[in-house]
Amino acid sequence: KMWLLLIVAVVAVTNAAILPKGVPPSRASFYTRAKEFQCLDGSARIPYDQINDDYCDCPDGSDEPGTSACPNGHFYCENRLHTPQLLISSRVNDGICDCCDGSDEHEGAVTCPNTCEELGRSHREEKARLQTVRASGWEKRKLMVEEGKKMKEEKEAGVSGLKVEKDGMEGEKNSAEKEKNEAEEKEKEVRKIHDDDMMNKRTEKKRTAANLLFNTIDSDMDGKITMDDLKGLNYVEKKEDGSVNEEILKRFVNENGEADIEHFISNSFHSIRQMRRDFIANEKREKEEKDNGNDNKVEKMDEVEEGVEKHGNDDDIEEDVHPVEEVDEFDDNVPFVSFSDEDNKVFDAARESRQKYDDIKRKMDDIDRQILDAESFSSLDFGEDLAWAPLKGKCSELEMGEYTYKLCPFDKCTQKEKNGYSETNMGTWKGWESAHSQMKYGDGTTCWNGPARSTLVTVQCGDIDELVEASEPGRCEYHFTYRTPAACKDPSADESIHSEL
Ligand code: MAN
Repeated sequence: KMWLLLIVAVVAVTNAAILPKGVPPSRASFYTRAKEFQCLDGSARIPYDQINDDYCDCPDGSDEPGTSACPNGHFYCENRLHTPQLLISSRVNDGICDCCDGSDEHEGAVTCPNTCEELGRSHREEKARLQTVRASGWEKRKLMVEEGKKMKEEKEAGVSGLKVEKDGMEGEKNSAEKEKNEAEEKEKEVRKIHDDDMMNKRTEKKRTAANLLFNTIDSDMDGKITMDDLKGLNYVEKKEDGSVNEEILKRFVNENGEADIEHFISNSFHSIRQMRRDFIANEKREKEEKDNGNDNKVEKMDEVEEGVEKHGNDDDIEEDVHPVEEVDEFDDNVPFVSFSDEDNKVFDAARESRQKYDDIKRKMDDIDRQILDAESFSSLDFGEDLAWAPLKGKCSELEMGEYTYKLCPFDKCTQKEKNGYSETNMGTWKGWESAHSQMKYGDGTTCWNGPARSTLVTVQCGDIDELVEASEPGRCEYHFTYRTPAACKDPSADESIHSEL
């Protein structure tokens, strides 16, 4: 056996020694020493010793793997103890060390130390660390699968239970609604009766006040006010020269120049009453000013104003205008009439039935929300084994620069200024950009003069759920790197890890 191994090793070394510089082992069979070499694209044949003669013969660059003669050639460095590399041939002998084994600078313009062992070691250490993370992530992922399954079962069982519960409430809701409608109907009736009552009282009050004022104007008591009656009033508005303004007075009578009580109520009462009030107020003010002189005028103004309200207390004025208390006290407000105990009982009943109905409605809406939530759960792609399901509602944050970024898988991404309060929506769940390795979030808050914010999330295997990187490669187009056990693969089945190690 030992002999066999030795022979294999010797053959390998001999082969490597005769292989032209820069040829990767995978292409060794095309470069076996012969009379001629055929370009790998089959376009030409050249003598074997023209390989690596620093003159480009093959259009695909395959005759110059070890020089920089062909622009599209490639140089292979073995980098023993580290990872082999394929360089673009312009990097060969350009004075810069590219391969850690220094083989790309073989013309001696620079001397490149071999750093492969050292680099290889840290590379292997990093690989080993990653392998540990992956192994523990994979174990955690198994738990997530279990949890996902449980969540699904619970949601499904929950939905049927919730539907039964909601159906059971339907009848209760209908009767509560009927009760509420009836109680509200009664409430409306009571309010209407009450409002009508108040309006009637007001109309009555107005009629009484109007009648009284009417009688003070209707000098011959024949039930009709004439233009002469109006002209005789000392409080009607006068022109600048002190004469009666007939144009104004004409508005208060009909085309025959008279007004009965109905005409008076509808057309004149308010205006005439106002003229009367203005006149009384004016008289009062003038009298007060005369009595008190000018020095303390301002102070007395308040009392004057108050005095206006206390109608008819002044003898002088009493002589000028007929004091009619009901007229002066009449205002346009609707007098408030308090509700009876019976009325209040109707209102209480309406309030209670409304409350009862609202409570049932709220409960049913809440059930609807839960059903919707459960149904949306089953519509999301959590992977065939549901490993991603436990991540829904589990947000991860990352502080970076002036922002705190947050990812809530299957829901949304947000950004918040460190000292700010409001969150900017960086996109809501749009689905997998690439199944189980890249998530897409979109239709976030619109950027000023730009697109709606969106975020692409690259997921990597990790032994905990964490947001590890956030960037904004385009304005309002973000990128996250997120690690979670859900993204881990079975290490024993992962070929690439094995071959790399
Ligand atoms: C905010 C942030 C940034 C974004 C600008 C665009 O400052 O959302 O990420 O680039 O708005 O105006």
